[in-house]
Amino acid sequence: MNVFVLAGAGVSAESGLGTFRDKDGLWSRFDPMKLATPEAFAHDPDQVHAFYNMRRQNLLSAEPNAAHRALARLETGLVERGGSLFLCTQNIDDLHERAGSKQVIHMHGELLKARCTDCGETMTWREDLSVEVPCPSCHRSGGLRPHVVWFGEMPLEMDAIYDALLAADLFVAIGTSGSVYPAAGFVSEARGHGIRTCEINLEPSDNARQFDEGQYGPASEVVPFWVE
Ligand code: BV8
Repeated sequence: MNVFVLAGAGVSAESGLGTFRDKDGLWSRFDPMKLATPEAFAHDPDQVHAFYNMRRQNLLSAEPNAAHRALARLETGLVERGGSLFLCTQNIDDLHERAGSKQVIHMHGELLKARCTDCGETMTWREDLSVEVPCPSCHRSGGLRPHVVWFGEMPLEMDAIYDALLAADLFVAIGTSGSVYPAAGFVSEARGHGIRTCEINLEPSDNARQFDEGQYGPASEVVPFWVE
């Protein structure tokens, strides 16, 4: 059995990393157009760096929760039975890896990586970033930006993602509101190819009717229950 999981902020919510569009989510306090676009970075890089520096510090003190650990067990179990888990996350945290998942696709990038604005090289980065920090290996004096995908930028690994999606027997969206494309379109893509679809979320999302089934409640409870 080949399972495709699309993870969203709800998976990491109980690890203390806020979601985006809930009542007290990040985008209720911060304007995404002023913080998560290439235009915002060009206009006010200090403000964008401060936002991601804050989130990087939060991430460094966060721990994986039972949902991350259950998905790591699911991967091991499927592989042992000759199947696979394609874990595609919109989250930029590293909590799946820390919980033991071996293969994770970060379609919106990774907070603990920086990318050279000139040569494009990516590197592990755990410190604060600022406009004063140069890319250590760039001979053309490039600066550094968070290695995240902002609105208007192309998400990463799209070819591999669509290949895996169409090869799946089951598509499961976990902890995502389904409001950001292209990820929000995966469920209809899967359904169009006759793939069974399931939503796991705190409550039915606006897209709930697109799924064949839904299981609702906190990810730390519902995901382990679904995996076992
Ligand atoms: C692109 C950066 C071209 C990193 C993020 C009009 C119509 C259609 C599309 C567009 C449009 N205008 C613009 C677009 C395109 C745009 C888009 O979709 N905009 C939307 C808002 C309309 N998309 C893009 O620009 C993307 N690029 O399209 O490129 C392209 C692509 C492919 C092919 C051809 C061309 C780039 C999008 C990347 C945006 N980057 N952030 C960062 O700072 O983190 S977006 C942001 O939202 C997050 O990064 C996150 O990854 C993403 C998704 O959010 P969710 O994870 O779903 O979080 P949310 O808060 O919304 O929901 C949480 C859910 O969890 C809720 O349902 C809640 O109930 C649940 N929950 C809460 N607690 C729990 C829980 N569930 C379980 N347990 C709990 N405890």
